[in-house]
Amino acid sequence: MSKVVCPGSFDPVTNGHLDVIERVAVQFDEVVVTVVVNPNKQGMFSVEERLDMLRVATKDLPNVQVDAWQGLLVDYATANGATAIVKGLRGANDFDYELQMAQMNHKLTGVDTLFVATNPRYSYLSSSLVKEVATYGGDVEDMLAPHVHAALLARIAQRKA
Ligand code: COD
Repeated sequence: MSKVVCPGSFDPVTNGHLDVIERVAVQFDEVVVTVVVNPNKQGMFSVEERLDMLRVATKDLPNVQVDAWQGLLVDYATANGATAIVKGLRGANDFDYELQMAQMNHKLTGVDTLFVATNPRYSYLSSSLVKEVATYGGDVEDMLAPHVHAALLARIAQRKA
């Protein structure tokens, strides 16, 4: 059984993330989408909210589970029997950052990182840009699953109230 971890902040999950998750789910028996908690970073959504959005977004992918973790990702991968970490790559900036982490993670425990090239339809997409554009009233509807889009607009409205 092949099992991999697909980590991220997912604050919130975008269609770019989902495209990667769907493609990874075709390649491996089990995929754990892991919300990595950064205690120093206040997200727009709580970890539970991110997990709920991911659960709904991946409900039709039977080999995908959703989980959260705080700490070293390699420790999570080892404890859960995952043989690799899978990351999406949008461009050179992602590559520079991810290469260093991949090499560090390999040095720590021998776990490998595999990269999936972004779908060109989503290569410009990031959670932070989507949040920024939506906060200023821009249309991000086709960048998010409908329930994620609704949650984002509701959170922005709540913050403005
Ligand atoms: N198309 C393709 N891939 C995408 C897209 C897109 N449009 N958008 C994002 N991605 C990829 C990102 O490149 C990333 O691989 C993944 O999806 C998640 O993205 P985000 O933005 O939700 O999450 P990040 O980049 O904030 O997450 C960083 C991690 C939490 C994964 C990273 O910091 C980590 O592994 N931390 C664990 C703590 C640890 O072990 N630290 C030591 C590292 S050596």
